[in-house]
Amino acid sequence: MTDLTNQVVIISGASRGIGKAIALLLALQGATVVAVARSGQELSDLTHKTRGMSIVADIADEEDAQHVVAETLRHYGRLDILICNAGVGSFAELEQFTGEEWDRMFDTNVKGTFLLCKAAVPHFKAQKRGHIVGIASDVAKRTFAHGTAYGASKFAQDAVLASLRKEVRPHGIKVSTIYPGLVDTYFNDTTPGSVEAEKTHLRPADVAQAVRYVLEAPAHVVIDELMLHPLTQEW
Ligand code: NJP
Repeated sequence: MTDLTNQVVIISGASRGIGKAIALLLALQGATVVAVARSGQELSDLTHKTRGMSIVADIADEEDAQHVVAETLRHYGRLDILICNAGVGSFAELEQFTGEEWDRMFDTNVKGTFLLCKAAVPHFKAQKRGHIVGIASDVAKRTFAHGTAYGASKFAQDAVLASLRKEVRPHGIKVSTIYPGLVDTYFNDTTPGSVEAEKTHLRPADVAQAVRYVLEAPAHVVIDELMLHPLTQEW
């Protein structure tokens, strides 16, 4: 089993939802958490609990993504794990989407994942070790009505991670992709905690446990893919 104590982990989209749950769980396991998002106040509140550090950054911006990795290395002198979790989504009939909305999803979900990996991989290659975990979606594996933009972005993010997995495996770097079904978060401007969602959705902590599971795999094991759903969800 891989011990997470003192492992330095960057988590994008840690200000709320799944990313925040991952941050809290990994901090409990003794990891040093670098929490990343655009909302500074939420990150400060989280960092108070995790005792790690936070970096306000837009992962769709290449300078910001490079800064996240450089600042982590400057502050802690090491980086062991990168979790590409930040994502946005909205759902509508194709003709209702604007090009701007399409770009927002692809810039965050696809380009953001690419840019963070691009910033971290040279360091992982140099140390011949590292673990990248991507939070994709079950809709990276299936299509659905009203998902022309979000679904396409998650297929593309999945392809970035799957391709990178093959590229960096010879360097001792692991890439794991998590595919959750519905999760009760602030995603798509929803408010979590409703009685209905408790029956129909995963909790953010469920996804965090899946992340912990893939990270704690022994050094010689890589869990390439892990899919989880609420028992009530057909897919
Ligand atoms: O969503 P939410 P989730 N740069 O809205 C951050 C996937 N997923 O936790 O920047 C940096 O509560 C944002 O922070 P802020 C989904 O596709 C979800 O559910 O301050 N950070 C916040 O911390 C996504 O990849 C469901 O606004 C950026 C976080 O991202 C991941 O799970 C189902 C950013 C989003 O928190 C986490 O989403 C599924 C940027 N440019 C997959 N843009 C589901 N909820 O049902 C956003 O299959 N953030």
